[in-house]
Parts: sequence; C-alpha cells; structure tokens
Amino acid sequence: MTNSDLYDIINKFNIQGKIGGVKIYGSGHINDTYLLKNNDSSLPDYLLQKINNHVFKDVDGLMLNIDLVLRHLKQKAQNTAGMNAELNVLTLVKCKDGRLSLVDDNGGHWRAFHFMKDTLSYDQVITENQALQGGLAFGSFMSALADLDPALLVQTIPDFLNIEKRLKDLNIAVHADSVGRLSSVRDELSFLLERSSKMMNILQLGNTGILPLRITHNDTKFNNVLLGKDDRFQCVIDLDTVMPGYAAYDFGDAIRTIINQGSEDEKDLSKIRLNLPLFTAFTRGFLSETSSILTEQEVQTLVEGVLLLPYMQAVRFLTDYLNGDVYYKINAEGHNLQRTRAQIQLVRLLEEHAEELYNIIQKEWINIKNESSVIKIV
Ligand code: ADP
Ligand code: GN1
Ligand code: MG
Repeated sequence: MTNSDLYDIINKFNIQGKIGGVKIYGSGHINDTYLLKNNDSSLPDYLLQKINNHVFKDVDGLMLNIDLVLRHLKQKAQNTAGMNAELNVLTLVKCKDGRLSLVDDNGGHWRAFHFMKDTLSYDQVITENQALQGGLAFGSFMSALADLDPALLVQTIPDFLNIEKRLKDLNIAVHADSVGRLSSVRDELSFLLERSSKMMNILQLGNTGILPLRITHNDTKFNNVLLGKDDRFQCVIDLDTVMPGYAAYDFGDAIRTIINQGSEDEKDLSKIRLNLPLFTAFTRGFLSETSSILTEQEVQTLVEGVLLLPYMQAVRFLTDYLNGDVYYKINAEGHNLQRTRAQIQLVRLLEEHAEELYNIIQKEWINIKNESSVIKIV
C-alpha cells in the first residue's frame, strides 16, 4: 500500500485538520493499524485500521455492533462519576458520506478512531497495579454492557469461542493435513485431544442456561486495554469480537496474558511461569467491578475459563499451523507451532495450580461481597 493510496483513504474520513505523517502501529495478529499524526497538535491524531475481511466476513454487521456498543458505553460514562465519555470510550470517526467504514478500490475495508493521546498498551504485564487496572477495565466494560440485550449484536465470527467448533476445525485440519505438517505435531495433538471433553463444561453449562449469555469482549488480552497516567486504565479497545459470550471467557483470556511471565509465543518454555500476585490483582479488579452482575455459578466457572482460553488458543494456533498459516499473521515459518507449544505449557502449569487459583478467586469474591454488604448496611 503506497502513501498516496493511504492518503486517498484518509481523505474520505471526517478528519479534522491535516494529517502530516502515517506510521504502522500496534502488534495485533489480525488487522493492519496505522497512526495518523495531525499537523495541528491541538486537533486529534487518528488510528486508521484495515479490517481483515477474510476473518470478519460481515464488516457492516461488525461496525454496527461497535457503533451500538460505543454509544451505550458513552451514555454510561456520561452518567458515571469519575468517567469521561471522550477519554474512557473509543470515538469512531465516520466517513464523509456518513458510513461507519469504507471499501477501497481493491475491496479492503477501513475504519478510523480518535487516537487516545498519552496512553500505552502492554503486551506483557509488569506490575500488580497494571493487572489490577486491567481487571477494573474489563470488569467495568462487562458491567456497563450488562443491560444491553446480547441479541442486538451480530456474531462477527460465528462460534468464535465455541470449543466444540474449534475442535472440529482442528479435526478437519488433521484429516486434510494440507501442508504435510501432521507428523511433526503428534505430541501437541495428543495433549489437546486428551483434554477435549473436560474443556466442554462452560459451553454445556451455557447451553443448559445455567450460565447467562452476556455481552462479552472475547479478546481480552492485556494489550487491548489502554493505560493512561500512572498506569490508570483509560479505555478498552479492539471491539471487533464484542458479541454474546460467557463471563469466564473474558476472565480467562485476560488471565492468559497476565499470569504468564513469558510471551504468548515464548520459544524457551522454561520462561513460561505463573505470576500469582498478578493473577490476584487482576481478579480483585475484575470482581470488584462485576460483583453486582455475576451469579455464583459464573464465579464458580471463572477458573475453568482460565484453563479453557489458553487451551482454545493452542487449538486455534495448531489448526492454523496445520492449515499452512492462513489465519494469524506470523513472523517466521513455525511461528504458529511455537505459539501452540507456549500455550500448551501454560495450560500445563495452570492445571497444576488450578486449585490454588480457584481458592484465590473464592477469597477475593468473599472479600468483595463482604465489603459491598458492609457498605449497604452503613
Ligand atoms: P488488533 O485487532 O490488530 O489487535 P487493535 O485495535 O488492538 O488491533 O489496535 C492495535 C494497537 O493499536 C493496540 O494494541 C493499541 O496499542 C493501539 N490502539 C488501538 N486503538 C487505539 C486508540 N484509539 N488510541 C490509541 N492507541 C490505540
Ligand atoms: C487475535 O487481533 P488480536 O491480535 O487482538 C485473535 C484473538 C486471539 C489473539 C491471540 C479475531 O487477536 O482471538 O486471542 O489474536 N483475534 C481474532 O493473540 O481471531
Ligand atoms: Mg488488539
């Protein structure tokens, strides 16, 4: 994509001022992101994104979801002390023709947001405060959407976190073995298949109505929260997968990136270690923001989400590896296998510590419930 192509696209958005510089931005695996620097520093910078329409087939539906969710969140922020609709909720920039996204001459789909000044996102969590802030961010996001009907949102990727469907896709990839990689992944495959039935529990509890379907983010890795001054959480981003889901999905996917001392694709598996203080801090933040909406059953299943989400990620990475790397961006041959191995190692450690994690969640939950009942009595 040349700079002149990019400027043709930029000029079709309702952008204030003049854009003086464009740079590739972020570390996402799906979309392409650009930071647009405004020549006038009193006007906003912008974030332009090319939406991956091989992954998101219904871009119009996706943009309507995002617009609806942002309008709901902005209204909530306006009515909440200490919140600011401009700073704490993403602002979508429409096209000059009033549409939410545009299609370029090559069929590429584009959208733009205000760039949140003086914020950072982290691929890796360092401090307990950051983990706490992540919990507050994703917890308040879920709470603020608890009164919006999930049926109003389209499924931007059908069965996105449906583990039964993900295992079927893995099975198809195994049988096709389209690029001849199956013989090199026998150990990883056995590890995943041995656990398949036990990983169905959340889905089954959801299907029988024991777990409520709510609006969830579904991609709560830690770099999808922007932190501002003093690492205070400012804003939840990356809303492409906001759709109906279960609370344990958001809790589990956030913990996947927060508790792991190594990176998501760590090559040296000995570097994958659990950081329990970070887990506790995130749990505290998340539960304190969701204590008035979560049911006891949801709290009971949070630890299962912690096991399920890295497991599902391993299933998805391995499927993509077997399919010849057609879904996630990769930086080298074998990257998806390396990611699979790192997630499997994480699942191993999480299984060993599952009881401890469950006890931490229970302890935090009881403390928060006690605190809120004391406040009510007072
Ligand atoms: P992806 O789907 O590729 O992960 P994101 O929407 O998460 O795309 O954006 C990629 C990165 O760009 C984020 O991790 C964050 O660092 C940055 N970013 C995204 N939106 C904004 C924004 N509105 N303001 C500032 N930074 C942003
Ligand atoms: C992708 O776009 P990004 O990098 O935030 C993926 C998530 C995975 C994540 C793993 C639409 O998220 O589901 O959890 O990679 N998004 C999609 O890092 O598949
Ligand atoms: Mg992202």
